Amino acid sequence: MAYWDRKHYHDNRSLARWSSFPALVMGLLLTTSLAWGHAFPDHSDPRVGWTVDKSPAQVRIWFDGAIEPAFSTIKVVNADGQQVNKQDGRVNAADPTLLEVDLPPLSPGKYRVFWSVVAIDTHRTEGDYPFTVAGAR
Ligand SMILES: [Cu+2]
Repeated sequence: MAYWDRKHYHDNRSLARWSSFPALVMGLLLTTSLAWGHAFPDHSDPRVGWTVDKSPAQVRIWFDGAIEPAFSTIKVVNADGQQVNKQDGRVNAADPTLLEVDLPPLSPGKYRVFWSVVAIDTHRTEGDYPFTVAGAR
């Protein structure tokens, strides 16, 4: 089953750092950093693709490493693509691997969570995932 729909790229800050190095050295460094860089999601609440009975008060995503609060974002949109969270998301003050955003009461329907984070090594990863709020009809 498809788990996280995610991707990763090196942003300008991390590329600029190595731009004066010979290509071979740069390649070696990037290869090395790929082995331990990047923060990827580990698990979330609501879980990926799940249908929940009640509107969740928050969406929370736990990553496999610490992320930078200043460069990490999360938002939730409805089936029409409209953002439903009223305030910006944040990195949890007590847990630097947890990205979270508060939600108002959600109507039954499909929602999608978009996240973008920068790990402490400046590598950015981003992606999105769906969840559904079940409704009494
Ligand atoms: Cu990277």
